[in-house]
Amino acid sequence: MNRSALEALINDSAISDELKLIGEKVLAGTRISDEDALVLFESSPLSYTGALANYIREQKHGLKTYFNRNFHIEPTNVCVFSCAFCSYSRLYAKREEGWELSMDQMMDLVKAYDGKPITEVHIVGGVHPKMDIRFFASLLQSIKAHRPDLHIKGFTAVELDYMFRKAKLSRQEGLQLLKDAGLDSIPGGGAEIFDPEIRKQICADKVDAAGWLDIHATAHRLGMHSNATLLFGHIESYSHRVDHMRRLRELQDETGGYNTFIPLKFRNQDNDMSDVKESTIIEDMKMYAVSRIYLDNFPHMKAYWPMLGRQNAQLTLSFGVNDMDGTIDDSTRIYSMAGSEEKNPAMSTNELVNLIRQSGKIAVERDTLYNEIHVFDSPAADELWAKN
Ligand code: V47
Ligand code: SF4
Repeated sequence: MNRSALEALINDSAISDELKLIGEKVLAGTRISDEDALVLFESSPLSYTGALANYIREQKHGLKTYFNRNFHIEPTNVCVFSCAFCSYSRLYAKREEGWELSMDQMMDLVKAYDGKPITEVHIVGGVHPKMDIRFFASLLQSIKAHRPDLHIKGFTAVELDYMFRKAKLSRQEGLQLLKDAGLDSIPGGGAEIFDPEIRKQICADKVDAAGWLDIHATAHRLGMHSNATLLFGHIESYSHRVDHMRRLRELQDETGGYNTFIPLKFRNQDNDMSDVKESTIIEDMKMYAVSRIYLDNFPHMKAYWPMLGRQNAQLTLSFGVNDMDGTIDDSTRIYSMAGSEEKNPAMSTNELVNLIRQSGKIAVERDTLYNEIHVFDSPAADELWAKN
């Protein structure tokens, strides 16, 4: 949407004065307040919020929509924690029901991509007391020895917090050790909702908000980038979401270390919160749009398609999102076990590019740090590139 079209929309007589003021802030490139974000959540038509978010998206990235070629390693689903929303973990006490990959099994997964143009491995899993920091440091070293150019994005702040405490290392020491072993950046998981009352009800026993934020701040200070997530659409209120995003926006003002914000839609299958209804698509699009408007200092917004499903992820591209995560393969189970549409999440590069094109955007292959690898703007060259 161009500036004059947005101006016309803001001045439409159907738009309330309160919403007009927010629209004017967006046009002026001024930060919106917490109260503004609440107004958008509570009383803005989705078409208006979507137009504001899309305007910001186009100011930042034009029509470009990024993705990367990645695969996941999930070392274990055995976990000492018991988050009520988690469909994936098996308690340590019942570990025979779960899986635990050996070093060799994980290296076989890496080697299966030899000769393929993958740029990132995402390592994330349960918190297993026997898989300690030395074990993971040696995994990182082996991956780097085998494929030095592969970017390793690994371990949520929840996994890191447990690893460091167990090894009696400070957060800085622990992160430095993993960085030296080959860790390049930190994924956004484990943030859930920062508010302590909600956290007590959905994930009482894992790292709290201050610890999660401190691990990310420490990583940023060591020169590592990270992502941030927010688990939405369960028992939280709009003001809990705004509180969560405020803490992220403040930290980003200080460090500038975040790449991407990823709203994660709560899925309710086979977990202790199955009685909580899932949010509607309208609510999902609202979440993407409001966060794009509020988090003005986050360069990128990602829709994680294995969780949302392909078509809904495609829709988010008109509500502020400019990143579709990766091609991924079917090794990620955290969402398929929670009831997402994607039972075996895998998309070829061609499929992903077509999905992006169908929504009128330009697909761009990126690396983890958003350096552009290929812009898909010429069908003949693109087909060759996608195949290589
Ligand atoms: O922290 C667990 C979420 C997260 C459910 O940084 C659930 O690039 C919905 O953070 N319904 C882990 N969500 C995954 C994650 C992630 C994924 C993709 C990319 C990146 C990145 C990060 O999955 C957990 C939790 O918030 N989760 N169970 C569920 N039932
Ligand atoms: Fe463990 Fe993560 Fe599941 Fe919580 S969400 S139980 S920390 S695997």
